[in-house]
Amino acid sequence: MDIYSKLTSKSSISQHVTLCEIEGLDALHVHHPKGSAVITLFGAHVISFKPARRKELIWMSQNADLTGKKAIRGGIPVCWPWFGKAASPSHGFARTSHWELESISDNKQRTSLTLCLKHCDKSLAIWPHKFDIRLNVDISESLSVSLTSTNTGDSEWTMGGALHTYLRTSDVKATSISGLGQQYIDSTEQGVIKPSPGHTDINTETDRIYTSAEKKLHIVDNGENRRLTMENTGNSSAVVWNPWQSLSESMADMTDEGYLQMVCVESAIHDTTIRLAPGRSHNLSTTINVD
Ligand code: TA6
Repeated sequence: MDIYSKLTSKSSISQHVTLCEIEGLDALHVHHPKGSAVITLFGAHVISFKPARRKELIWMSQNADLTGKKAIRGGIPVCWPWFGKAASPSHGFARTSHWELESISDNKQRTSLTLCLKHCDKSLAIWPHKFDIRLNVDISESLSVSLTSTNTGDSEWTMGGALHTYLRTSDVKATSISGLGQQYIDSTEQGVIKPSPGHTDINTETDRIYTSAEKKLHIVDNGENRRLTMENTGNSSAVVWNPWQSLSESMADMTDEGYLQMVCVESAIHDTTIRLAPGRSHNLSTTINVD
């Protein structure tokens, strides 16, 4: 999907940031000399990142729903305050909430944006805790996304989540991922724990939670001769997901062939293990570089 051709400009809000609309959603278009990005306020969702003179790194489904009525398929969904089906809705409510733009800083090296989401009556009805979460997105020749969660209430709570990055690849069958550690939970087989050689190719439905992944992962797209490095912090696992053919065919917001050009590599807290006392914060981040 060429995100940039779908943007309608509304107003310039800083040297390198324009407020735009994409199919009815408000979005921030970052056009820094070192890289471009688009982030929707719905979900604080990065839907594109292109380093200057390089191809798009982020995958978006051709059939993604951009009406703000359901989670966006593709980009970097912010899954919070839990991962997957630990509770309902799946992957939490942050990815389907409206975030506020808090600040922008532009300089020669980068543009940084901070978006913010706080508890409200609607969130308290789903999850009865007071919070403040901030997503900092840094755009230069690399992309850095950092989620800081703060307990603003007066009792401890527990959280999980993920930066559920959909990476674009020229051919998933020619893509391999390394740095994954020695074992994984296989979500396609009722959570059976399996040994891993530390790397994987993707040639079938894949839904794996790697529980001893390294901080740095390498994603090699042999079809395009491109290597990405993803550096994750604050996570308890790295999740690798590709729905493959039959699951894609069953999903309204995927095209039948869409799975061939994507793989999700996620900085995750799959096990809801971060305990935050009042006033305490936790940071979960992902930085992506093209070598
Ligand atoms: O991160 C992997 C996963 O939890 C898979 O199990 C798969 O369901 C995927 O995320 C997408 O979830 P979603 O709720 O966006 O359809």
